[in-house]
Amino acid sequence: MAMPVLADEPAANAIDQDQRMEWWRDARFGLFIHWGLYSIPAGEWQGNTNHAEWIRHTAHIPLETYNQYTDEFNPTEFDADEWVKMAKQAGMKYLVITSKHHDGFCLWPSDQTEFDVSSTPFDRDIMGELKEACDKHGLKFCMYHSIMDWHHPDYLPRREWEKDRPADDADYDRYVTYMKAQLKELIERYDPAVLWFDGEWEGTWTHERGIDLDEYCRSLKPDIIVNNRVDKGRRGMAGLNAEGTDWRGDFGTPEQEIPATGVPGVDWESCMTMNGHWGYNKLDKNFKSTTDLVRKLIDIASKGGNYLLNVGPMANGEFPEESIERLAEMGAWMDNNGDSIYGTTASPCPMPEWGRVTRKGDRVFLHVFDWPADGKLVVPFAAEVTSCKLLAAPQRTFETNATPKGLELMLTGDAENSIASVVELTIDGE
Ligand code: FUL
Repeated sequence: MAMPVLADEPAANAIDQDQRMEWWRDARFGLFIHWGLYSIPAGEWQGNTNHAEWIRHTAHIPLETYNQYTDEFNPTEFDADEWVKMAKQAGMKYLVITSKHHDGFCLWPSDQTEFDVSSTPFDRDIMGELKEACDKHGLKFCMYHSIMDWHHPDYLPRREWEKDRPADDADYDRYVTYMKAQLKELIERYDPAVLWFDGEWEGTWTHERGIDLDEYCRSLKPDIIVNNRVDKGRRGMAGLNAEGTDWRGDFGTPEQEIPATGVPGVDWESCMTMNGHWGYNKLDKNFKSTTDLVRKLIDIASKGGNYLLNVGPMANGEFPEESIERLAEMGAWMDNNGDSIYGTTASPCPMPEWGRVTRKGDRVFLHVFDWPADGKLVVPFAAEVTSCKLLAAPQRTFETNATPKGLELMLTGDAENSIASVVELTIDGE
């Protein structure tokens, strides 16, 4: 008898989207890391201090000058285990690190270029160490990879101020071949759960190239998750799932914003900085408060999205102190209240004034930002409630009453948590 032929197998890229997105939808909270040569100038160039990961472009640094940072890159304090433990303790379930940002520098020893970590005094496989630490601590390891590349001779266009780098012999197709060879290395060596593309908006990138790259990645790893920036002009969310289109990408990527009402029917992830920059900027002390950060996570979860919160590590390999503090404080809240975030879906009712609402099956979580002085809290929905208690202190139960305005709760005692006290309702049926 002939064995079933391989052609009868489902196509490699036919993995169901719901299936591959399952862990991602449950995760809700991840760490973004922007790290590279740009952490050395730490945002400062000739007295101007507002730069970060774009510094080569924003400060018009000639390539030969920028290349010299490779002689300096020596983050002796880097400890992959420490980074991953901080993310885990904050309650994060995945980590997305810049394998390569727009400057083209590679944080892994690439066979395709010398503009990589093996040309620095550090000469360690940063991606490999992080992948191992993520596996050890149970986080998904993911990579941000820029399509834009200000170093590669074949990347087009040149920056308009780069008069010293003629583009006469540049060949964009050759650049794409280079990028694909790098992605093959990354996927085969480090098995990233997500490829988070960026820099798709300029140059010769096209919708067709996006389709090709998306299919290429999926042919190497069928269950890989790819963001919408693989495709040209896909930053906005509209049309991500529109019928009759062939837009690529598993999830939308609102940047530094939380869509007001979420994006029903579409997976999305808000990426946001902790201060005002992605890469390390030594003078940027404008950090958001822990309360603000936790409430952003809650707000995003209540709208059905994920929160990818960024840290820009310093050149010595450490996280800035302010980031470490905030991650730890967020973790303290998540320890007691994470159940109201992980695996939840968007609010089952209109957004109330006092906070936000998430749901998981027959449990509804009320994230109370403003604990009512008179104890009365109205939830704008009708449901039969079988129990009502504080998630972090279940011995504190509350009475509920169905009223024409919705479900009225009598919250006795003080707020459990000044960031957000979570009241857990168990509801009967739909
Ligand atoms: C942007 C990039 O240009 C920024 O540098 C940063 O990486 C952000 C997440 O995406 O498009």
